[in-house]
Amino acid sequence: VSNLNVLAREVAAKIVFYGPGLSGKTTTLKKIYESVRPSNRGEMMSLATEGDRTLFFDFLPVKVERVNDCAVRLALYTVPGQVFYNATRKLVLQGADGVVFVADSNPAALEKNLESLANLEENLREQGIAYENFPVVFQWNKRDLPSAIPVSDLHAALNSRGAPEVETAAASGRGVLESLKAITRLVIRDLQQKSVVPSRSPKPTPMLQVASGLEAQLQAQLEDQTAVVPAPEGIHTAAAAVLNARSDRADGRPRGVGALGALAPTALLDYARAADTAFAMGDFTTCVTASLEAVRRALAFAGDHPLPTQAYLLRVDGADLLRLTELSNIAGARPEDAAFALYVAMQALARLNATGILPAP
Ligand SMILES: Nc1nc2c(ncn2[C@@H]2O[C@H](COP(=O)(O)OP(=O)(O)O)[C@@H](O)[C@H]2O)c(=O)[nH]1
Ligand SMILES: [Mg+2]
Repeated sequence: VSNLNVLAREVAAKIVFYGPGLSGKTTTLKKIYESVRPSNRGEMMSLATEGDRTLFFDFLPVKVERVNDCAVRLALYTVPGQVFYNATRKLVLQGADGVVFVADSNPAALEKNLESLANLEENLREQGIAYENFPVVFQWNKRDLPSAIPVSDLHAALNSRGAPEVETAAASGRGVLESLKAITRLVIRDLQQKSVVPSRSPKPTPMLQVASGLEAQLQAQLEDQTAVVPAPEGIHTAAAAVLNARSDRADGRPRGVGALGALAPTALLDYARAADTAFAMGDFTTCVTASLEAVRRALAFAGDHPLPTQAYLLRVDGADLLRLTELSNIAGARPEDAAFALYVAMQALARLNATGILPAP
């Protein structure tokens, strides 16, 4: 569990790739995945895709070695572009530290680009965030199209605020890492201004820096010695038990060790996958149930504590957990209920993943 280093000088940030449907958000994440050293990234998870359309979202954890003396953990998300998935977009946008707006250079897509940007502004405003001051990078995608709109036109139509711009052809991978670097720089600078991340420190003081976004909260929790819950030995214990159980077996699969059997990462991931599949097949009730099971198992990794304490350790929002539990008790879940359930499960897995205790599937 070397990743569970609360003494590390580390910052975690959530970055959301926003933009209209088919502008190239999923492609961008895939190319980032392919370009980043395997040791510096987790697995990309694409939740509920139908054909090449993202119905829910994609997720990719990436680690950047050093930015201003800090190791940076990024949680990258895409949103579904289709107009009717606004509820999902709002969820994914929650707690974001920065946005890459992926615009489609196809002339026919200009109107959709404008609509999507207006939608971003509105969804940010609803969360009490002023778009004008929020870290945004514009990614002009599909620059390989012969008919691509001139960049100056995209700039005039979409970027009156003068945010950084990067030209990309995501399908070939061109520019995607520049885009990621640009938003990372912007987010770090923003967090420094908010004094969440200090400027370079003269001595390597062991300390943990946190951002407001995903994953950060868990690490903040682990760091907080004054917390009402004990330090998370339970995490070490559970992880160690699972790892020991693993090495005990010739086939490498975790052995059933009483209650820990339920903690086996395979079981956890099976539920996550089942939730994903159920969503794709339109079985929203099963999706909710499977998501709740995945969350319960994720929480169990936080040690031998009552459910609320586990939720607190992994910073799973109590209200979210309550709503998810309620949803699992009613028949006939709606698509937005299932989307919500998947989101809560993914957050829990992401936080678990950030602790470094989630063994590879
Ligand atoms: N020509 C071209 N096509 C692209 C580019 N990036 C993505 N696409 C294509 O656009 C379509 C939609 O891409 P996708 O990443 O799924 O869009 P999303 O809805 O924003 O996630 C796919 O067929 C991609 O292959 C690009 O830079 N150039
Ligand atoms: Mg997509």
